[in-house]
Amino acid sequence: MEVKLSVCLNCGSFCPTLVTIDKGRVLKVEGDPEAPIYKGFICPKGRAIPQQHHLPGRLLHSVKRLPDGRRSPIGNDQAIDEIAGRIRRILDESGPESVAMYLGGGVAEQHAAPGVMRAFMAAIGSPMFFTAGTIDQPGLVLANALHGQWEGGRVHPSRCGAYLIVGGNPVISKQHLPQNPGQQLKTITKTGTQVIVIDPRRSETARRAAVHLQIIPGEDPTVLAGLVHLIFALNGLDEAFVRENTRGAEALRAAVADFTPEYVAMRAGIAANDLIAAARILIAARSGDTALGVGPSMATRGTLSSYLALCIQSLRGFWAREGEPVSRPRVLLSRQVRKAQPAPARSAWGFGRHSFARGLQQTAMGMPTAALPDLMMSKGKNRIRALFLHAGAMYSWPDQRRTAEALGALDLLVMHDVELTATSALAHYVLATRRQLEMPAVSQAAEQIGAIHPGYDWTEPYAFYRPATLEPPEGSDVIESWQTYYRLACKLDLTLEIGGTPLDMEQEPSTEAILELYCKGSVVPLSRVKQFPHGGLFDEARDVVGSRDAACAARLELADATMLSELADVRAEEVLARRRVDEDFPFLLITRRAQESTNSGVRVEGRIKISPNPAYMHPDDLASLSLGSGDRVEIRSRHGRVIAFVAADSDLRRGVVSMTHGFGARHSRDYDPRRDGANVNQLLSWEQEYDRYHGMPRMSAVPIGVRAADEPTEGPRCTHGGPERNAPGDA
Ligand SMILES: Nc1nc2c(c(=O)[nH]1)N[C@H]1C(S)=C(S)[C@@H](COP(=O)(O)OP(=O)(O)OC[C@H]3O[C@@H](n4cnc5c(=O)[nH]c(N)nc54)[C@H](O)[C@@H]3O)O[C@H]1N2
Ligand SMILES: Nc1nc2c(c(=O)[nH]1)N[C@H]1C(S)=C(S)[C@@H](COP(=O)(O)OP(=O)(O)OC[C@H]3O[C@@H](n4cnc5c(=O)[nH]c(N)nc54)[C@H](O)[C@@H]3O)O[C@H]1N2
Ligand code: SF4
Ligand SMILES: [Mo]
Repeated sequence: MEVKLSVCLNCGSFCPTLVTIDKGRVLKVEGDPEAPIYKGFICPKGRAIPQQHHLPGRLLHSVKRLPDGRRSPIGNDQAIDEIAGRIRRILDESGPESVAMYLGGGVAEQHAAPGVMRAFMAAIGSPMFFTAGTIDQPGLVLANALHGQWEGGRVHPSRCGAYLIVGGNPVISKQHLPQNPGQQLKTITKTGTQVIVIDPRRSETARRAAVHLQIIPGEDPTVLAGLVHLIFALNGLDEAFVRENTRGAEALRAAVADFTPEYVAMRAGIAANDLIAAARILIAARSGDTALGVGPSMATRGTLSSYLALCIQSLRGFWAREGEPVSRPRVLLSRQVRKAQPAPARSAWGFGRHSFARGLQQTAMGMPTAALPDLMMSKGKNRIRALFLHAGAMYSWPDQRRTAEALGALDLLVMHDVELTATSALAHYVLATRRQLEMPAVSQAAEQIGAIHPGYDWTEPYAFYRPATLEPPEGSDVIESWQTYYRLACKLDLTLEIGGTPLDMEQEPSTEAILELYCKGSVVPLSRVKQFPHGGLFDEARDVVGSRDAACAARLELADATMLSELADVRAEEVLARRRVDEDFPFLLITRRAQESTNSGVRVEGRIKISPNPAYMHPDDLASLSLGSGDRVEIRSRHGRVIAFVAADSDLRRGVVSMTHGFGARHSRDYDPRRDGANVNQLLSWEQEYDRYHGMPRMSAVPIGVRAADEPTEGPRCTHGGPERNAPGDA
C-alpha cells in the first residue's frame, strides 16, 4: 500500500489530494493537509475518485462503429490510421473548413490537449475551432472588449469592501472562489467584505450575503441598471477615477435614468429598499469586485449584464491601483506588465467570420457553437463533415434531438471517452482515454482559463505540477487526447507548432515535454515548481500594479452604443411578453449546479449519493399543484418535455423551478428519472431568443409547465425514445 500526492481534476478547483493505492487499485482519496491555501479541503467528488477510476464500464480499448451499427474493438494505432485516411479524403474533397473541433468539458483533465488541438487545426488550415465558451458566459469576454480592460486587473479579494455576485453560486460551483470556497467566503466576510448576491434562489452563497436580491429570473439587466442609477443618484461616483479613466458617464447616467428603485423593484419582484441597501454597500466600499455566474448569461442578455457590472466597477473605481498587489499573479505563464491604466475598448464582433446561419458570427469568444448543428446538417459548401468532439453534447447542448440528428449527419465523428455515453455512442471512433490519475497535471491550465475568465486561477502566486499517479490497467490500450492529434499530424505529414516551436514529428514527445513547452518563459520555471510536491507559493511571482504611462490616453467606455441601445430596449419592452409566461407555461426554469456532479462528465455512482436531479420547487407551488416531494411530473416547455420528479425547496422564489443540467438517460439503459435524472436540455432550443452575435439561446428563465405524471406500470421506460436508445449490437 502506498500514499501518493495528486490533485483532483473533477472541477476547476484543482484540490491537492492524497491517493491511497494498493496493487494498482485506488482505495482512498483525501485532501492534502500540507498543501498551501487549500487547508486539506476536498469535496465529495474528490473523495469519490476511487469509484470513478474503477468505473465498471470503463473503455480499456477503443471502439469503432461498423456501418450496420455494431461496435468492434480496435487498436489505437489502427484507429488513428483509419481516421487519418478519412480526414485526408475529406480535406481533399471538401477543404479544411469541412473539419471542425469542439473543446468542451471533456478536456478538463487533459492538460496537454488544448494546445495540441489548436496546433492541429492550424496545421490543416481550418478555422472551425469551437469551444464551450459560447454556451457558458461569452458575455463576460464580449463586455470586456466593449468596455475596455483595466490593465492593473481586478482588486485583490483581501482589499474588497464589497463583492457583488450575480447569478453564481461559488460555494457549490467554486467558480470565482476556486479554492475551498466556504472558507474563502468566511475569511472575506470576517475581514469586512460585504457580499451582495443577486439570485432567484437563496443559494448556499446567498445565505452568507449582507443583501440578497431574490429577483425574478431574467431581470439582471434591470437590477444592474438600477444599481448604476443609484450610484449616480446618491453621488456615489469615484469622481477622480471616472474623470481620468472613463468616457461616456453622462450618456450612461441618461440611459439608466428611468431605472428608478420603484421601477426596478416592481419589475424584478424585489423590495426597493433592498436595492438601495445594495447600492449603499457598493458606494460605501473603498474597493470591490463583481462576479457573474452562468445565471444571467443563460437567461439571455449576458453581454449587457456583464457590461453593466463593468460599468459599476469603473464608476466606483473598483480596479487595482498603482502599488496594489496584482490579484491574479502569473506563475507558470510569462510575466504580464500590469499598469494602472485602461486599455481601450475593441471590437467584440464584426471582425471575423460571418457566414453562419441566423447571422451568427465569430466574436471575441470565438466561433459560435450555436452554428455547429446547422453546419453539420448543411447541404451546402459550408458543410462540416468531420468533427473531433470533446464534450457531452447529448447532455449539455440545447435540443438533444437536433444534436443527435446533427452528429448523425457527420461523415466522421471522433470522440475520446472513458465509457460509452449517449454522446460517444454516436461516434464512428471512440478512443479509449487515460483518466486523470494516469496523466500529469499542471496549474498552468487554470492560469490560462483565468486569463480569459476571472472565476478561475489563484489570487496568490500558487503553482503545482503533479506527475501521473499510476499507470493504466494492464492489458489496456488507452491514449491521451493530445497524442491523437500528434499522431494524426504525423500520418498527414504535418508539423505541429506550440508557441512557435515545431514539435519533433519523428520521435513522439512525452506529455511532460509538451507541458514544458506550454510553460516556456514562465515567471517561475516549471523545473522549480516541480520541486514542491505539495504545490507551492512562489514569492518571486508576486507583483504590484505599476504606474500609468504618461502618454496613456485610453479610456474605459461607459456608453457603448450597442449596449445602451439594448438597455433602452429592455426599458421599453412589455415585461410579461418578454418573460413569456402564461397559463400553459406559468413557471420559469433556472439552472443550478450540484455538489455531486460536474456537467455530464463527473457523476460517480457508488459510494456517494448521486443527486438524481429533482425539479426543485417552492412548497407553496407544489401545494398549488397538489404535488408532494418525490412525485413524478411531466415538465413541458414550448420545445420539449421530460419526465422528472419534484422536491420541495423553500429557498426558491415562487414561480421558479430549479434543475441541474448534464443528466439524462445513460447509454444503453432505459430511462428512469429517479436514477438517471432528467435531461433539462430537452426543454431548450438553439433558436429560442438566441443572442444576435454568439447565438447562445435562452437556457435559464425558460417558461415551463409542470403537471403530475402517472407512475409507469412496469418499471423504468425510455420515455423520450431518443437517440440514446441502445445501438444495435450493444450488449
Ligand atoms: N441547461 C444547461 N445546459 C448547460 C449548462 C447549464 O448550466 N444549463 N452549462 C453549460 C456549460 S457552462 C458548460 S461548460 C457545458 C459543459 O458541458 P460539456 O462541454 O459537454 O462538458 P462535459 O459534460 O463535462 O463533457 C464531458 C464528456 O466529454 C466527453 N469527452 C470527450 N473527450 C474526453 C476526454 O478526453 N476525456 C474524458 N474523460 N471525456 C471526454 C465524455 O463523453 C465526457 O463524459 O454545458 C453547458 N450546458
Ligand atoms: N459541482 C459543480 N461545480 C461546477 C460545475 C458543475 O457542474 N458542478 N460546472 C462548472 C462550470 S462548467 C461552470 S460554467 C461553473 C458555473 O458556476 P456558477 O455560475 O456558480 O453555477 P451555478 O451553480 O449554475 O449558478 C448559477 C446561479 O444562477 C442562478 N440563476 C439562474 N437564473 C438566474 C437569473 O436569471 N439571474 C440570476 N441573477 N441568477 C440566476 C441560479 O439560481 C444559480 O444559483 O461551475 C463549474 N463548477
Ligand atoms: S471536484 Fe471537489 S475535490 Fe475535486 S477539485 Fe473540485 S472541489 Fe476539489
Ligand atoms: Mo461552463
